[in-house]
Formats: sequence, structure tokens, C-alpha cells
Amino acid sequence: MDTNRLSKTLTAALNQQMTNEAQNAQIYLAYASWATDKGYDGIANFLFRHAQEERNHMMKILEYILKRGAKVVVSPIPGPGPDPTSVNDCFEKIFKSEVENTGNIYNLVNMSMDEKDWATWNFMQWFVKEQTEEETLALDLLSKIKVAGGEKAGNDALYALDTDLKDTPDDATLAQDVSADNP
Ligand code: OFO
Repeated sequence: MDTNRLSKTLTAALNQQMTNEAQNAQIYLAYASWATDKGYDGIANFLFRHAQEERNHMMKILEYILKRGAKVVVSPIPGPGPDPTSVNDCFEKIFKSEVENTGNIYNLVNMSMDEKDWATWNFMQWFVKEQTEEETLALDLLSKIKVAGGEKAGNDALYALDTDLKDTPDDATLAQDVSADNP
């Protein structure tokens, strides 16, 4: 009796997404190590925490594949690419990789809709919301570095940013959670 509830195509795509999430964890780990090396301990703290979030995303997908009776394939993780050249570059790269990952998530949503696999479609909605949050967070980081002077940010501004990021919450407020009383 076949107990597998996932198509071959979706199984392959979900396995690929596991690797994408693992690669994102490596990117955050690499950038956190770079930030530590440069003396930006607050930024590093934020990035280390985020690396862990990406690993959790990978685990959620792994668990989902198994729970649907399909096969998990753990693949080699591509490298994180070159280190950032500045704090500004670091945040720009993070925003870019989050936007890319949103594209990967949307593809999975489209595929599950094409197959009318509503269980997978429903599962992926958590990731759609998460990506909106992560893009918002990355955009907030970019705004902060822009206010601090972007590529030209001086030591004082970078120090203030570094101190601020140490305590920055891991989640951003989404538009749907805002009210007129609480903008
Ligand atoms: Fe897995 O959320 Fe970022 O990419």
C-alpha cells in the first residue's frame, strides 16, 4: 500500500527548499562570524540568532516531508559566498537573499496549487508569513544603516547601530497586526 502523500515533483522541491534554508543558515553564520571579527558584537548576536531561525525552517520542512510519508534527501549545502565588505553591504546582501528565498517559497506555493495539494499549500502559508516578516526585518536594518550614513557611516553611528541590534527582537511587526490606535 502506498502511504506517500507527496508527489515526486513536490518532494524534490521541498527537499531543495530544505537545502536553501540550510544555506541561508550558513550565510547568517558566516556574516555573524565576519561581524564578530570586525568587533560588531551586537550585529553578530543578531545574525547568530537568525542563523538558528533558518535551521529551524529547514527542520520544519524535513518534518513535513517525513510526516507526509515521503523521502528526505539531505544534500550538500552550497557555501555562503564571499564575506560582506561593510555593514551596509552585509545588510544589503541579507535583504537580497531574503527576497530570493521568498521567490523560492512562492514557487512552492504555486506548485502545490497547481497540484491541488492543499495540505502542502496550507503548510507553506506559514513560510509566506515568515518571509514577509523577514523581508520587513531586513528592510528595517537597511533603513537603520541608511540613517547611520550607509557606506559612509562613521564609527559613532556604527557603534550606536551595533548596540541597538544586540537587543533587536527577532520578529518584525506585520501590517496586518497594526491598528489605528497602535500604528
Ligand atoms: Fe527561512 O527565512 Fe529567511 O530565508
